[in-house]
Amino acid sequence: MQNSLKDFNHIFKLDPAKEISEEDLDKVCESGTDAIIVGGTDDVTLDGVLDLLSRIRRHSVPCILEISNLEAITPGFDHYFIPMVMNSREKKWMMDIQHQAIKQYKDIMDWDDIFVEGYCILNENAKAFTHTNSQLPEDADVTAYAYMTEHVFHLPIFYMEYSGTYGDPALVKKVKEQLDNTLLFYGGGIENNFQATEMKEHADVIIVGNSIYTDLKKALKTVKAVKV
Ligand code: 1GP
Repeated sequence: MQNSLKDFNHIFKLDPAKEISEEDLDKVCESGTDAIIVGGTDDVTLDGVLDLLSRIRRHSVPCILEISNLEAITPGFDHYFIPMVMNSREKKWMMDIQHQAIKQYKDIMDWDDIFVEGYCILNENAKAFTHTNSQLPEDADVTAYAYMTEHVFHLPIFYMEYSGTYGDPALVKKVKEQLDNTLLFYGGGIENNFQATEMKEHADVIIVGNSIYTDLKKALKTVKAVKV
Protein backbone atom coordinates (compact mmCIF):
# COMPACT_ATOMS: atom_id res chain seq x y z
CA MET A 1 0.00 0.00 0.00
CA GLN A 2 2.82 2.41 0.76
CA ASN A 3 4.26 1.83 -2.71
CA SER A 4 3.45 5.31 -3.88
CA LEU A 5 5.35 6.72 -0.88
CA LYS A 6 8.35 4.46 -0.99
CA ASP A 7 10.40 6.75 -3.20
CA PHE A 8 9.74 9.81 -1.06
CA ASN A 9 12.71 11.30 0.79
CA HIS A 10 11.63 14.83 1.59
CA ILE A 11 8.32 16.56 2.26
CA PHE A 12 7.56 20.19 3.07
CA LYS A 13 4.66 20.78 5.48
CA LEU A 14 2.63 23.97 5.09
CA ASP A 15 0.34 25.21 7.84
CA PRO A 16 -3.01 26.53 6.54
CA ALA A 17 -3.12 28.93 9.50
CA LYS A 18 0.10 30.67 8.45
CA GLU A 19 0.60 33.24 5.71
CA ILE A 20 2.96 32.51 2.83
CA SER A 21 3.59 34.83 -0.11
CA GLU A 22 3.02 33.67 -3.67
CA GLU A 23 6.73 33.99 -4.37
CA ASP A 24 7.73 31.82 -1.41
CA LEU A 25 5.06 29.26 -2.17
CA ASP A 26 6.35 28.97 -5.73
CA LYS A 27 9.84 28.29 -4.38
CA VAL A 28 8.57 25.59 -2.01
CA CYS A 29 6.53 23.89 -4.74
CA GLU A 30 9.32 24.03 -7.32
CA SER A 31 12.07 23.02 -4.87
CA GLY A 32 12.23 19.41 -5.96
CA THR A 33 10.59 18.16 -2.76
CA ASP A 34 8.62 14.95 -3.18
CA ALA A 35 5.35 16.33 -1.83
CA ILE A 36 3.68 19.07 0.15
CA ILE A 37 1.67 18.21 3.25
CA VAL A 38 -1.02 20.66 4.27
CA GLY A 39 -1.47 20.30 8.00
CA GLY A 40 -1.41 22.07 11.34
CA THR A 41 -2.84 22.03 14.83
CA ASP A 42 -4.50 25.35 15.63
CA ASP A 43 -6.99 27.27 13.51
CA VAL A 44 -7.09 24.77 10.66
CA THR A 45 -10.19 25.82 8.73
CA LEU A 46 -11.70 24.56 5.51
CA ASP A 47 -11.13 28.00 3.95
CA GLY A 48 -7.43 27.90 4.88
CA VAL A 49 -7.03 24.37 3.51
CA LEU A 50 -8.85 25.20 0.26
CA ASP A 51 -6.83 28.34 -0.24
CA LEU A 52 -3.52 26.46 0.05
CA LEU A 53 -4.78 23.57 -2.06
CA SER A 54 -5.75 25.84 -4.95
CA ARG A 55 -2.43 27.66 -4.80
CA ILE A 56 -0.33 24.48 -4.62
CA ARG A 57 -2.36 23.00 -7.48
CA ARG A 58 -0.78 25.49 -9.89
CA HIS A 59 2.31 23.29 -9.59
CA SER A 60 2.81 19.62 -10.35
CA VAL A 61 4.11 18.61 -6.90
CA PRO A 62 1.94 15.98 -5.13
CA CYS A 63 -0.27 17.43 -2.45
CA ILE A 64 -1.27 15.66 0.76
CA LEU A 65 -3.83 16.64 3.39
CA GLU A 66 -2.89 15.59 6.92
CA ILE A 67 -6.25 15.53 8.60
CA SER A 68 -6.43 17.38 11.89
CA ASN A 69 -10.15 17.96 12.21
CA LEU A 70 -13.29 16.70 10.54
CA GLU A 71 -14.43 20.18 9.52
CA ALA A 72 -11.43 20.79 7.26
CA ILE A 73 -11.63 17.73 5.02
CA THR A 74 -12.06 18.30 1.30
CA PRO A 75 -11.64 16.29 -1.90
CA GLY A 76 -8.93 17.31 -4.36
CA PHE A 77 -5.72 16.16 -2.66
CA ASP A 78 -3.54 13.39 -4.09
CA HIS A 79 -3.23 11.66 -0.74
CA TYR A 80 -4.71 11.87 2.74
CA PHE A 81 -2.75 11.13 5.91
CA ILE A 82 -4.72 10.20 9.01
CA PRO A 83 -2.71 10.44 12.24
CA MET A 84 -3.38 8.06 15.15
CA VAL A 85 -1.63 9.52 18.18
CA MET A 86 -0.10 6.51 19.90
CA ASN A 87 1.13 8.41 22.97
CA SER A 88 -2.05 10.36 23.69
CA ARG A 89 -3.63 9.68 27.07
CA GLU A 90 -7.03 9.88 25.40
CA LYS A 91 -8.55 7.19 23.21
CA LYS A 92 -10.17 10.02 21.28
CA TRP A 93 -6.92 10.80 19.42
CA MET A 94 -6.05 7.19 18.70
CA MET A 95 -9.45 5.81 17.80
CA ASP A 96 -12.55 7.95 18.18
CA ILE A 97 -11.87 10.76 15.72
CA GLN A 98 -10.80 8.25 13.09
CA HIS A 99 -13.92 6.21 13.83
CA GLN A 100 -16.11 9.28 13.32
CA ALA A 101 -14.31 10.15 10.08
CA ILE A 102 -14.79 6.66 8.71
CA LYS A 103 -18.43 6.53 9.77
CA GLN A 104 -19.06 9.79 7.96
CA TYR A 105 -16.91 9.37 4.85
CA LYS A 106 -16.35 5.65 4.26
CA ASP A 107 -18.49 5.52 1.12
CA ILE A 108 -16.30 8.07 -0.62
CA MET A 109 -12.92 7.02 0.79
CA ASP A 110 -10.40 5.69 -1.70
CA TRP A 111 -7.92 3.62 0.28
CA ASP A 112 -5.31 3.82 -2.48
CA ASP A 113 -4.90 7.47 -1.53
CA ILE A 114 -5.24 7.21 2.24
CA PHE A 115 -2.37 6.45 4.60
CA VAL A 116 -2.79 6.06 8.33
CA GLU A 117 0.14 7.25 10.42
CA GLY A 118 1.17 5.81 13.78
CA TYR A 119 1.98 9.20 15.30
CA CYS A 120 4.26 9.71 18.27
CA ILE A 121 4.60 13.28 19.55
CA LEU A 122 7.97 13.74 21.23
CA ASN A 123 8.18 17.44 22.00
CA GLU A 124 6.35 18.37 25.21
CA ASN A 125 6.22 22.00 24.09
CA ALA A 126 4.58 21.31 20.73
CA LYS A 127 1.02 22.53 20.37
CA ALA A 128 0.00 19.12 19.11
CA PHE A 129 1.39 17.51 22.28
CA THR A 130 -0.86 19.52 24.60
CA HIS A 131 -3.78 19.51 22.18
CA THR A 132 -3.84 15.70 22.14
CA ASN A 133 -3.07 15.34 25.86
CA SER A 134 -0.02 13.28 25.06
CA GLN A 135 2.50 11.86 27.50
CA LEU A 136 6.21 11.92 26.89
CA PRO A 137 7.40 8.38 26.23
CA GLU A 138 10.76 6.91 27.25
CA ASP A 139 12.96 5.68 24.41
CA ALA A 140 11.86 2.08 25.01
CA ASP A 141 8.22 3.19 24.77
CA VAL A 142 8.88 4.86 21.43
CA THR A 143 10.52 1.78 19.96
CA ALA A 144 7.58 -0.30 21.25
CA TYR A 145 5.11 2.10 19.60
CA ALA A 146 7.02 1.74 16.35
CA TYR A 147 6.96 -2.04 16.66
CA MET A 148 3.21 -1.98 17.37
CA THR A 149 2.62 0.32 14.40
CA GLU A 150 4.12 -2.28 12.11
CA HIS A 151 3.20 -5.57 13.76
CA VAL A 152 -0.07 -4.86 15.58
CA PHE A 153 -1.70 -2.17 13.45
CA HIS A 154 0.12 -2.82 10.15
CA LEU A 155 0.20 0.88 9.34
CA PRO A 156 2.23 2.22 6.42
CA ILE A 157 3.87 5.08 8.38
CA PHE A 158 5.39 5.64 11.84
CA TYR A 159 5.83 9.39 12.36
CA MET A 160 8.28 10.70 14.98
CA GLU A 161 6.89 14.17 15.54
CA TYR A 162 9.25 16.60 17.30
CA SER A 163 7.46 19.62 15.79
CA GLY A 164 9.31 22.80 16.74
CA THR A 165 12.43 21.17 18.13
CA TYR A 166 15.25 19.07 16.75
CA GLY A 167 15.02 15.48 17.95
CA ASP A 168 17.42 12.75 18.95
CA PRO A 169 19.13 11.09 15.96
CA ALA A 170 20.16 8.12 18.14
CA LEU A 171 16.51 7.41 18.93
CA VAL A 172 15.55 7.77 15.26
CA LYS A 173 18.19 5.14 14.50
CA LYS A 174 16.81 2.79 17.18
CA VAL A 175 13.27 3.24 15.89
CA LYS A 176 14.34 2.52 12.33
CA GLU A 177 15.82 -0.77 13.52
CA GLN A 178 12.30 -1.85 14.61
CA LEU A 179 10.79 -1.33 11.19
CA ASP A 180 10.93 -3.53 8.11
CA ASN A 181 7.83 -2.53 6.17
CA THR A 182 6.41 0.52 7.88
CA LEU A 183 8.05 3.72 6.67
CA LEU A 184 9.70 5.98 9.21
CA PHE A 185 8.82 9.67 8.93
CA TYR A 186 10.79 12.20 10.97
CA GLY A 187 9.64 15.80 11.48
CA GLY A 188 10.84 18.51 13.82
CA GLY A 189 13.27 21.38 13.96
CA ILE A 190 15.09 20.72 10.68
CA GLU A 191 16.53 24.09 9.69
CA ASN A 192 19.54 23.28 7.54
CA ASN A 193 21.09 20.69 5.27
CA PHE A 194 23.26 19.19 8.00
CA GLN A 195 20.23 18.35 10.14
CA ALA A 196 18.34 17.08 7.10
CA THR A 197 21.16 14.69 6.23
CA GLU A 198 21.58 13.57 9.83
CA MET A 199 17.93 12.59 10.25
CA LYS A 200 17.60 11.16 6.75
CA GLU A 201 20.39 8.74 7.54
CA HIS A 202 17.83 6.72 9.52
CA ALA A 203 14.40 8.07 8.61
CA ASP A 204 12.87 7.14 5.27
CA VAL A 205 11.30 10.57 4.89
CA ILE A 206 12.06 13.89 6.57
CA ILE A 207 9.43 16.58 6.94
CA VAL A 208 10.39 20.25 7.08
CA GLY A 209 7.77 22.70 8.34
CA ASN A 210 8.52 25.73 10.43
CA SER A 211 11.78 26.75 8.79
CA ILE A 212 9.83 27.48 5.58
CA TYR A 213 8.46 30.46 7.49
CA THR A 214 11.61 31.42 9.41
CA ASP A 215 14.47 30.93 6.93
CA LEU A 216 13.23 29.76 3.56
CA LYS A 217 16.62 29.90 1.89
CA LYS A 218 18.07 27.36 4.31
CA ALA A 219 14.88 25.31 4.29
CA LEU A 220 15.09 24.93 0.51
CA LYS A 221 18.60 23.54 0.83
CA THR A 222 17.28 20.58 2.85
CA VAL A 223 15.77 19.16 -0.35
CA LYS A 224 19.02 18.54 -2.16
CA ALA A 225 20.68 17.41 1.08
CA VAL A 226 18.56 14.25 1.18
CA LYS A 227 18.19 13.41 -2.47
CA VAL A 228 19.69 10.03 -3.20
C1 1GP B 1 5.52 19.40 11.91
O1 1GP B 1 6.86 17.45 11.67
C2 1GP B 1 6.59 18.70 11.13
O2 1GP B 1 4.33 18.64 11.93
C3 1GP B 1 7.80 19.52 10.92
O3 1GP B 1 8.27 20.08 12.12
O4 1GP B 1 7.75 22.49 11.88
O5 1GP B 1 9.57 21.73 13.43
O6 1GP B 1 9.87 21.59 10.94
P1 1GP B 1 8.89 21.56 12.10
